Amino acid sequence: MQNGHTHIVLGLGATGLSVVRYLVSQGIKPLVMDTRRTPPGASELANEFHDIELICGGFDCRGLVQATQIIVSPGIALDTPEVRAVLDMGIEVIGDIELFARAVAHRKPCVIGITGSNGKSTVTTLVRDMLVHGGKKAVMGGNIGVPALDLLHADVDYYVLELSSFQLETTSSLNCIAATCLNISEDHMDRYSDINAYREAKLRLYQQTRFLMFNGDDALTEPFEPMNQNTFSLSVPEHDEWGVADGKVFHGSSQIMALDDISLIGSHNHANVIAAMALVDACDIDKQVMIDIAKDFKGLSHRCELVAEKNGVLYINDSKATNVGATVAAIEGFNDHLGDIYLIVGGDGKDADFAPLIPALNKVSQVIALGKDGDKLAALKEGAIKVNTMSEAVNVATAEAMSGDIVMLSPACASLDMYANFMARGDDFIQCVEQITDGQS
Ligand code: UMA
Ligand code: ADP
Repeated sequence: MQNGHTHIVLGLGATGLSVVRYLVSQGIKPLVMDTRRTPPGASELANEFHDIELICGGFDCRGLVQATQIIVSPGIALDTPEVRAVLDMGIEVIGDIELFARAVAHRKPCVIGITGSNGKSTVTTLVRDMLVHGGKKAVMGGNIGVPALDLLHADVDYYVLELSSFQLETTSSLNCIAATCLNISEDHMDRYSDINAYREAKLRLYQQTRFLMFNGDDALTEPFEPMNQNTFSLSVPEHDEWGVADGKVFHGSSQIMALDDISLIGSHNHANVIAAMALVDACDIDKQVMIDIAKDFKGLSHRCELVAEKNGVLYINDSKATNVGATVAAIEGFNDHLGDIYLIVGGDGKDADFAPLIPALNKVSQVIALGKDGDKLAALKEGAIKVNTMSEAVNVATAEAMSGDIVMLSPACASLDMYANFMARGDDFIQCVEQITDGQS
């Protein structure tokens, strides 16, 4: 075994590349392995480094057993036989977030950690915006896109990290100043035995923060044992809690703002804004700064985004709804809408139980289903139509919809059976909508 192969990086996507960069900056030359024949980071690795060895098409057990530290990407399950074997041998297996945690361990707590089944990216962005507007140097990353280690070189006061259950499985020493688990509903059931195993992975974050904020309206987000905690919710707040009374946001007894002044639509988004406020409060951000951002923030693309109005029909792109909970929230967000809703669903359901969608589908006039789990979804609603492509889905919906109605893509599934990612799926929807001509029905 060559010098430097004490460290092995498993997976060469965005995370693997960031890990290699970090290790090399520390004078460590790792060996990289990926089960894919052509990992997405292969050409970037070759361009950036001339002497980093890459093994593709599988994990080499002989190399693995000689390592002292293995850094595993979030897309690789710890139950993968080769990973399980090295864990059983007592070899250290960590993720990129744990490396990041160790790199900032000498600093006073400077990380804000955000996990949950839905709303992570929205809250992460709100928190970052509030901190920046409040005069702090804040950057965001993690599951939202830029790997945490790639943020490290920046001169920053706060790192705002979106953390997935996959990332938290391999993280144990993140020293957050504040952290939250926004909500828990079924997701990634192709990787967890049940929702409890998924919840346990998420709530690992609570052991790694000075102050935790859980969702008072979602018992699954409650810590297993009492800690330095508080709650945000859409309920009337007690003591120092963040909540809502008479259509206004309150922190304890102090009134913050009217819910109507929050520009994001839907009660789930109100909860997101309140969670963000509660988190930045731990960083001494002025309340007026929080209010300014809550009034200004229009939302991220591909999340309940109004992309066009054609012939009086509103077209909504909610491609980021990759699980049932997100689609339920999207439909409920239009509770007050008087027209019909045409809902495009389907994709890879990741072994989810779709039954919790059924009550929400009562508010939907027509379900149009596509993708790998399209048949299962079509079975949930009488009269549902199964189609093969996004353009067919948009055309079917457009033919039925009348002025005042909504056509919404909110798939309740991952996109990977048909697209590279949820953005590509949303872009396809937008393109199909753009092709609708005035007067078409
Ligand atoms: N894979 C293999 N063999 C390997 C390594 C990976 O087949 O050897 C597959 C995985 O099963 C997965 C895909 O490759 O399907 C990508 O996995 P990865 O670990 O290489 O992913 P990265 O490119 O490093 O991106 C990861 C996150 N991806 C996952 O957790 C699957 C990105 O979140 C994240 O933005 C990025 O790190 C930076 O932190 C994406 C995601 O889908 C958006 N996350 C899931 C979600 O939000 O539901 C958790
Ligand atoms: P995440 O990063 O957790 O996937 P996003 O903010 O990107 O969260 O939103 C993803 C999807 O979840 C969108 O479809 C959005 O409408 C929905 N969503 C956002 N916030 C919530 C929430 N608090 N509860 C349920 N669904 C939500």
